Amino acid sequence: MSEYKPQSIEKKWQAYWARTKAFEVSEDQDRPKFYCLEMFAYPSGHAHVGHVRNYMIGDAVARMKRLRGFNVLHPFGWDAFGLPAENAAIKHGIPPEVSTFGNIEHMKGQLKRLGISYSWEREIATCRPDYYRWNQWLFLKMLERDLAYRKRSTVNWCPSCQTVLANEQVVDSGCWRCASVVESRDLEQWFLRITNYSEDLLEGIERLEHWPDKVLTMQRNWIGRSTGVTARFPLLGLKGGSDSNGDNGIDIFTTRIDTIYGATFVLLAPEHKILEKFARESQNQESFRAKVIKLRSQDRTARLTGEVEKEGFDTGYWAVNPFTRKRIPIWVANFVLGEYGTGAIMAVPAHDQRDFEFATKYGLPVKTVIRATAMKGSSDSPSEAYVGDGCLIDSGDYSGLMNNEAIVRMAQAVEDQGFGRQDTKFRLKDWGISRQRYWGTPIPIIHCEKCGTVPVPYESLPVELPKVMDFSGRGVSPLAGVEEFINTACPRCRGSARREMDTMDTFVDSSWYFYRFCDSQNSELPFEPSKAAYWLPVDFYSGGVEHAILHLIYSRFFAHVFRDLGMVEDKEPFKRLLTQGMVLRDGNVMSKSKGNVVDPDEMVATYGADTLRLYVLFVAPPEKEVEWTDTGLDGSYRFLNRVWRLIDHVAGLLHGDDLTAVDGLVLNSDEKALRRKAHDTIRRVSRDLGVRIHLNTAISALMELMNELYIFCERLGCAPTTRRSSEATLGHIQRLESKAVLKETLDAFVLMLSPFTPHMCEELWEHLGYSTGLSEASWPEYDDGVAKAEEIVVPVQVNGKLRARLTVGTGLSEDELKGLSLKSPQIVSYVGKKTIAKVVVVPGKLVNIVTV
Ligand code: ANZ
Ligand code: ZN
Repeated sequence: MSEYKPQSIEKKWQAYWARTKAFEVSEDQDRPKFYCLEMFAYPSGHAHVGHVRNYMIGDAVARMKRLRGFNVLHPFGWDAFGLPAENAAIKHGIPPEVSTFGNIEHMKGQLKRLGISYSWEREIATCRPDYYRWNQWLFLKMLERDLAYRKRSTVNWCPSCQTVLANEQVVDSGCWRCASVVESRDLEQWFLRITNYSEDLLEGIERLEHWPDKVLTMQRNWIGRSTGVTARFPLLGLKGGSDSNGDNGIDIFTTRIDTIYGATFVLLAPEHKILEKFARESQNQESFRAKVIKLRSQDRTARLTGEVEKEGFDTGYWAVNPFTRKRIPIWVANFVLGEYGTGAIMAVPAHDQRDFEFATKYGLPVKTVIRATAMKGSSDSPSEAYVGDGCLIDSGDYSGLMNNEAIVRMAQAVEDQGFGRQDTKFRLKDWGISRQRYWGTPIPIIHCEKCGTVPVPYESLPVELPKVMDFSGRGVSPLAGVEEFINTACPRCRGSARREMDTMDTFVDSSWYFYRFCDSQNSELPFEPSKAAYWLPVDFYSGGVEHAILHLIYSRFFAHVFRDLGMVEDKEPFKRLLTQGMVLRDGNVMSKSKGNVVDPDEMVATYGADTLRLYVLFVAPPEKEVEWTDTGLDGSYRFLNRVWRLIDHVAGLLHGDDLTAVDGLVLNSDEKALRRKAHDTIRRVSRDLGVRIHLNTAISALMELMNELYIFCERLGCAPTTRRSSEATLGHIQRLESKAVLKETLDAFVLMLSPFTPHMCEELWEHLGYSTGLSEASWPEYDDGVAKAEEIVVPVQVNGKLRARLTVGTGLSEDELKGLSLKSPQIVSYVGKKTIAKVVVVPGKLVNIVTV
């Protein structure tokens, strides 16, 4: 009998997989394909157990699908651009490419030591020019289609570092490095017109049947479709009268036109364009502008979520409520957002809580126009907004109508009277991709004084990131200081020109990498359409729920663009999505900043990769959190040792006979019971892995089967247990039928366990007499007839100790079970002359005999 030595077994099989290119695939029209993908990794340095859980989940799925005959694409790569590498360069002077490639090497080693079955030939690193040139290519294609454009937009600016800050670099409204209060600056920036697809992206959600509901809801809210009315409130008091550009009124967007009689003031977002005009005309331009800037520079997310204290000021201008014909003041408020709707609202404090708080704070009038049918008495001084349905009051001809009917009629009236229209608005905004950073894809644009904004010609791609850098972290953009990069010739007039110095948001890189994996070496195109057509959609995609919105919306957007370019057929790239749960330790999410990480390499060194994989996949369903316990691995390690001892030993007893024809044999009841258990387990595991991806219940089914195998072998006297069987009785198995059933069961067991613990299973597969490796094997089939439990095994205890196992028909009554137990020879010998106090029977499960 040999000992289980995970370290040497694991090295052996990892080398074998690499040598035989076991996981490299190509398109094969004769086989069903399966594209299994885990979100690629940011090369942060060292992967911890929290990171690698996801790869283990994907690997179990990929390996299972391979056994089931699918042509499985399971690639991996590196989301290698990004801020942390650049911050490290600023802080420690290590160039981003040095730290990034170092991290990639290390993490790749970690994944290989875990035995994740990736097709490494397709590996991608987004920071390589052969990848990011296709970002540039796609950008140019989008530019041609007017899907990319430039406009002025606000960025965070640190006045002391003299640099633009990413949103993640703003901590509590201060700079991450020096804590100076962050200011806003307007810069020309590039945008991708994702809003062209708002409706499509929303509609597509309906077809994503195999995505978690919570993700779909988040996406729906992010796209945020609202139907309402855009109405114009004429402007009073603007000097110079009306001009034809629409400045003679303020457009507001409302979903509650039924409340318009209660609109007692107008609120503008601090970003609203008309404010510049107001400022110019104001007595004190400086102070007017200062007030606007103050509101604008408040923390954007707090403004978005409305968490910030409501604040604003009176512009001194007046508008006319088009329904009441009364003049109402125009104010600016921080909670009105420039980028949503029209950037202006009619405030109805009686029926909108935010407006109510604002009116209360500044003493603006509150006028009730909707009354709940049940509500009685005066509503002159409400203590909060009434936001429910009800009956219109004080609303001219509409008084007395129910508000849901009034909404329809008043929207129509707005259109009929020509001061507005029914309108649909989306929360989704165009995607600003300009980043004033170094470690990203250069935007392929040249600015020429004569020719303006000129795209870099396709044949000049890639625009490579220059190597030499001064990482002082100062300036509008780190590339601005690299003269030999910035200074170039205009592709049109050949005159001297300057390159765009911004780089792309790294979300661009991750929005299409799953296509690149289909054809990652292509130097003519981002990918060959026929290859993407074969592999896409991704059949199983797993990753963190933190990507539920941005990454998954951007990827869906890019899929639409590639479809418009005629390069892909499907608009939806991901068929099934799993958001894996976090790994916790001491109640906290495992993370470097919390200092509670576990390095998988340490676990591999102590227990082996298989034990770690089994533990992580067994303790919880993939989408649930896992609480890491340092002793948790011991249990998995013991189980694998048990598996090893039994199969390693029994396999040796099975050689020499032809054991393939189990079906024709006449089995005794023990053999029948084991075979039934085996087939039932195949049925359960196939279902748990195939349909529901319930990895943990599949593993527990396999653990049960292992118990049955031990019991069976103990009865045959061939179990490798040290206590009860002497070396002599371990020697051989008499009945050919027993051997045949054992062989069938062990084969199935090893195959089914192999997605979880592939190294050990490859080794045991070899012990079972197969020389071709698991990649040549296929998933076991079950026979429904055999799997049906006509008979069950009921344990019988005497005083709580297991003394016998009865194989009985299903559906026996309590009395029948009791009778059979008391008659069974083993039990008779245990009970002997003792008096029986009582017999507890749990039908179908257990009998316990208590003696005095
Ligand atoms: C008047 C009103 C009365 C409103 C009432 C609500 C309740 P959703 O559903 O999210 O689209 N709004 C419009 N544009 C805004 C902006 N740029 N910033 C902040 N708020 C804005 O919400 C639409 C409602 O949000 C609109 O309807 C408007 O307030 C506000 F009893 O108009 B409502
Ligand atoms: Zn030019």
